[in-house]
Amino acid sequence: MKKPPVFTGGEYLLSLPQTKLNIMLKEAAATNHQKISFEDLKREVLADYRMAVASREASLIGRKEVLTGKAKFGIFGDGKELAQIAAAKYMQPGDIRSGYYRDQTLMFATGMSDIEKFFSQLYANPDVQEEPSTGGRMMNGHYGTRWIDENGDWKDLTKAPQSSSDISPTAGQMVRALGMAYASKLYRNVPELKNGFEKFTRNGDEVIFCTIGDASTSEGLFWETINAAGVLRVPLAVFVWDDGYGISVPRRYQTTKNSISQALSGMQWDEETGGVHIETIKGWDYADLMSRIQKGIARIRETHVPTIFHIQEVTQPQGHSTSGSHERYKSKDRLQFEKEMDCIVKMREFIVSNEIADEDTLTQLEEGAKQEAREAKQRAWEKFITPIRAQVQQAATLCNQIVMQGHPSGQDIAAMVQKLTAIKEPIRKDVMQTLYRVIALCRDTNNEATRALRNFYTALQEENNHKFSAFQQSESAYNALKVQEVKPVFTEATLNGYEILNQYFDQLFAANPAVFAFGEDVGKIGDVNQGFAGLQEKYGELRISDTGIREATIVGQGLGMALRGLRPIAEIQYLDYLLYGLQPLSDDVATLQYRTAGGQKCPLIIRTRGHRLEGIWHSGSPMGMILNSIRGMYLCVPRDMVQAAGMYNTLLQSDEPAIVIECLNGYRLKERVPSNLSEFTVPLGIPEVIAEGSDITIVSYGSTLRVIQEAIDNYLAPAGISCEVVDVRTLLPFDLNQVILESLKKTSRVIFIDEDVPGGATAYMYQQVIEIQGGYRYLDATPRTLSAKAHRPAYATDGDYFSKPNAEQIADAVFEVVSE
Ligand SMILES: Cc1ncc(C[n+]2csc(CCOP(=O)(O)OP(=O)(O)O)c2C)c(N)n1
Repeated sequence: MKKPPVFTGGEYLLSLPQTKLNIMLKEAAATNHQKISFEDLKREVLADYRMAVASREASLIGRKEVLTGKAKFGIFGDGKELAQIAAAKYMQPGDIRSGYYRDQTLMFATGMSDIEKFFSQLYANPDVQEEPSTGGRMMNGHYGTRWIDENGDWKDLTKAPQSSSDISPTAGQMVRALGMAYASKLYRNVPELKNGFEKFTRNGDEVIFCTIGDASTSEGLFWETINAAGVLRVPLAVFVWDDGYGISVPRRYQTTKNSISQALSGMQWDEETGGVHIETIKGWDYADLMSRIQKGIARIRETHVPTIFHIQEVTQPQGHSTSGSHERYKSKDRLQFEKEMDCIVKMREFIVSNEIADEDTLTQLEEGAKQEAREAKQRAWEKFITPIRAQVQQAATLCNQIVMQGHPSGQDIAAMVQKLTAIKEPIRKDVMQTLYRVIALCRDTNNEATRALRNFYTALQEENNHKFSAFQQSESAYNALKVQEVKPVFTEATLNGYEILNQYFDQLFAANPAVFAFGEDVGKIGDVNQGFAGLQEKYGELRISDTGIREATIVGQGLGMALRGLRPIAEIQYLDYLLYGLQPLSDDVATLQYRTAGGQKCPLIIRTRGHRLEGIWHSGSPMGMILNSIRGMYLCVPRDMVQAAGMYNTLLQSDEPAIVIECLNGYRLKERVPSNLSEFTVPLGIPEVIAEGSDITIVSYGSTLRVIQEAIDNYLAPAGISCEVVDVRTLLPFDLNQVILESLKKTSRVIFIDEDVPGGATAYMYQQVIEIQGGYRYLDATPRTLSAKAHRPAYATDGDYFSKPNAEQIADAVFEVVSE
């Protein structure tokens, strides 16, 4: 028998005709530095083809599952298979994906997911064993691997390729990708990180694989990320899957020059000025994809220079999603083009023309791949439906027992049971609604059967509550509320607020190598209020660094670092500018633990400063906006810098994300310095009564507390009104031990004061105390709120005086409540 040829990148290869396959073979042989037989290579090509076909079949079946009602919505990666198989091939253990809903093939080909799990997600299986990406919480196509164990500890992320957790807002994955790539840079270049971070890195070799659709590159986050990646020089590979449309809107309405690579061309790398590499590759060209992506990724790994892979002529055989058909907006020509240039069709032609396999072999292989997809789907369905069927069964049995005991509504109950058991594809809601209806009919019956039914209902409620609502916060020992309180030990010495923070950060950076601070003007001058003054010189440019003016990617930078085991303090220069960074905080950071059902965490600290100073964009206090958009994070509103330091200490001992808003007008106020500055902790969710009194409880936080004190000193105390002042300290969580309620019991009157708009955070505090704590029971007067005006605060001292609650207004409001 003729022996198959063995390649070493040598003579034999050079003698072959220059077909693409041969070029590819040469490259594979040369770069692997090992002998590859032609048979091996054929096997690999065919395995890739099989993977593409199986993944395509999963897309086709997936759409059917939605159209027949077994799943609610479907969005698939058909048309993108080959490019993703190529990308997957060069993704190494420790590399991380930050992508979007088209990436199923990348997930399958890297082993980060499989077709069965894909269908489990399509059915919304809430069991994380079956649907590890999100535990049924996100719609299909939203991927992620599990990074922390059941104790909340990091797993070793270097053992396999990883995926960060997807979000639906298009381009949202970009800013996180930047941060994760930046972490590689830090791991490679910061000496303090050389030991102790082995679960996250091998010398910063990890490349971040970021994927995005062509239309989503229109988002500002895309441009901000690419610019920052070029500036920071981080190992980021951005793959643009260019299928020409964003749902129905064609590329010419999306992108200047109708081409993202052309639009980006000014950023093209050169040795002198830097930049990013830009590659254009056709999404159907197997050989080119393999060789160019291989070289590109190797270059990123070595040089840390980012690369944009513009993958062109990609198709979308089934249209955007199950919500519509693409015949509505694609021309006949385009539809024809998509058929002809379908990457699987093209790969098949490639295989046949290069005599890698014949028609029969391919047909057989295709049938096997499709069968595999069908079987995986069936297994996923069984695993999804079996526990629900068991609930239906048990509900029916318990209800029937009530019927058998001769309940007066027996007939109705029997009919309900019949209706439930007749549902072909029941869901948990069907079970719970039926149980509730039967329980309602049995309201006046209390026997063993009705008790059993109620118990079953309660148990299911608990189970469902856990399945659908757990992990809003960390459920591990690292939850910030579990941090032990250590009280500050105050000395007689006083310092300006900013000097206290400066001392604090100095101690922190000396003690904890994982902590990094960065933001606008944070590096060289040590932030606009000198909290980090002199510390860059001491700890180096990477520990404390300046960034461009780019709040969204400052948040993303921190998020990505926190995902990779670091403890970033990302600074937003002024609270008013948090809005630019709020999207990643709200959509990504705040939802991470929840949307991964406890599979990932990002202990990011956002440091910012706000409330009073001067003018519209330097004295905002949009607390209602923030607290309603970041549930899942902590929101700390320290009244002074010692409190702020204690909160940083608490947060750094936990694994949860938070925003800390320092008082902009507090940096030059004198404070007493604690001797245990780097050890004491401020417990989150525990207000502090900062002045005791008996006539009224004044609830507030931050800078407003000083205005309240002014009102007390000048008007209220002289009038004999005894005020109890409560500093809530954190808005999220809010007064966990009901300190405010205890105060109300004493004073029977309450006013909530802050600098937000009317109905903002004061309305939130009001609801917490009056409704949730049941404060209304102890009141002798109408509970009040006092906030700033609805407009943004006007400039200068008069502007401040007439826009925000002032001492006279506060005194007036308190007089009114007290005299009611
Ligand atoms: C911020 C945001 N805006 C709008 C949407 C709705 N939406 C979902 S997908 C999509 C089109 C994305 O097109 P493209 O980036 O080209 O990716 P493709 O789906 O074609 O792969 C839109 C507008 C969204 N998810 N997020």
